[in-house]
Amino acid sequence: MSTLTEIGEALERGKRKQVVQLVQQALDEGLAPQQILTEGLLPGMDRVGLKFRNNEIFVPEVLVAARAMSAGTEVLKPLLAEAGSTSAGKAVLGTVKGDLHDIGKNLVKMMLEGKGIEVVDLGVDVAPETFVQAAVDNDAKLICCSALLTTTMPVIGDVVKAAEAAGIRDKVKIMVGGAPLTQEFCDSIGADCYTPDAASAAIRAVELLSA
Ligand code: B1M
Repeated sequence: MSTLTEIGEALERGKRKQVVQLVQQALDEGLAPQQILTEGLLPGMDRVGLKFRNNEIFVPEVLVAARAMSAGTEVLKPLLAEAGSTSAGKAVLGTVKGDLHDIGKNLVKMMLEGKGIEVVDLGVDVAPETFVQAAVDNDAKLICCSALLTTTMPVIGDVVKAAEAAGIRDKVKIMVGGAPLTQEFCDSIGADCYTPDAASAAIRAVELLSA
């Protein structure tokens, strides 16, 4: 069995220490950090999601797998995020109100920092007004919202409205992402940019900040 397959299987079983050890082993074997993420950790997490949806496993098992995923990405973090010394601009980032999923958000943070963007991480369960106030306080030109639930994705529309109400809509770009989101949804709420994954989020963030 390849190390990448082993990583996915250990993650599925929630074996945090084993995931960390296997990620390190894969690096020692010369595999690229991005490949370890996309071909080892993420497929494991996808299978966890599938089992969860099929009621084969429940929240506690998903949480344990999520912790193993976070531990694995921590090993990759310094390698994925080799930030430049000059700032490419500032962004505020968070998972929207009512939503506690933060693994994808944390990956987005890592990738943005890897492009030299300063990221103010607001965490999870972030209210629309908090995104806007943080952008004002930090003079950030980019607001990044993550949502993983169909029930919380509409909150991103409230972030757009809150930016309008605060009179800063023409000064900030609003970027959105998360598994249930689509380009159509992004357009429908008047946000500026949707990307399906963290790597393309970082590329578009640089473009938006330099526009
Ligand atoms: Co939750 N959960 N969960 N969960 N969970 C999902 C999302 C779900 C699809 C599972 C399923 O049914 N198959 C389902 C949502 C269904 C729906 O809305 N249609 C679901 C549910 C129902 C729930 C609860 C309601 C369960 C319950 O309590 N009954 C509950 C809600 C809690 C809450 O938030 N209020 C809940 C709880 C949890 C845990 C706490 C147990 C845990 C989260 C732990 C944590 O995040 N610290 C958890 C997990 C782990 C998942 C799954 C299994 C994995 C999510 C994940 O981390 N994926 C998920 C199933 C799945 O997605 N396969 C599921 C890996 C991550 C890297 O991907 O976050 O999509 P993702 O990020 C991607 C892209 O989306 C993108 O980049 C990343 C990769 O490059 N991206 C952006 C993300 N944000 C972006 C922002 C951008 C750009 C790109 O720009 C700003």
